[in-house]
Amino acid sequence: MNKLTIALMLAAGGATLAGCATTDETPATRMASLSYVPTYDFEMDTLDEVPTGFTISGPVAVSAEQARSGNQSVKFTRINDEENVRVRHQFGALPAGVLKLSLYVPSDVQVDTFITLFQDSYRADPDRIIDVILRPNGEIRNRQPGGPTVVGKYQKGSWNDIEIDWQSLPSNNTYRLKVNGSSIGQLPAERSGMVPARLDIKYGSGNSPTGSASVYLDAVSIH
Ligand SMILES: [Ca+2]
Repeated sequence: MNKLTIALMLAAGGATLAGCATTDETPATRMASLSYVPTYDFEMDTLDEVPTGFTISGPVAVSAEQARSGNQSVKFTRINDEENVRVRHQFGALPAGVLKLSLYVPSDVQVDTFITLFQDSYRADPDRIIDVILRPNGEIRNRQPGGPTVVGKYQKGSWNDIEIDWQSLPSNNTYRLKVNGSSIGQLPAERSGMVPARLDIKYGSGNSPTGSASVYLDAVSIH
């Protein structure tokens, strides 16, 4: 083996080590880049303020602690008893559409997280149409006409990409749920003949326990 060969091997080894060092700085749980450009990425929003395009209830604010896309997201924290913790957004009546968003649910979560689509108001009766519930035990429930039913699982302690596609709602009152790129199924909506116009994302109910770690929302798209 001549000196040139050894020098080339060392150079190649150095390059490999440099590559490894870069990889080591990346968390093992890092997800693939988003396949869409979010309508709401919260990157230009002011930290600790209400996210642009949404109304809030309870301790909800823009944060740079966690992000699915870019550096900022929306943080939900349960601090006070008897308080709802949520964001709401009116997007206008969409008989058929697709909602994409990402939620970080902490490993020690103690309460449900709800992703809900409504029609003319935010009242469960008569306007709740689609209600996806992320339970503290890692199960996903779909609120069907007969009540909430377990339909799949999500990952606690990491970001979960969630897609609610209601193209079939006008024809057969079902929607397709995808979680982290996998189809959970074509699921029945809670009510028939409805048109989604409002999004509500809620961390726990008013009477849920407080003190659980925070949930984060990022990369919201509605079309
Ligand atoms: Ca973001």
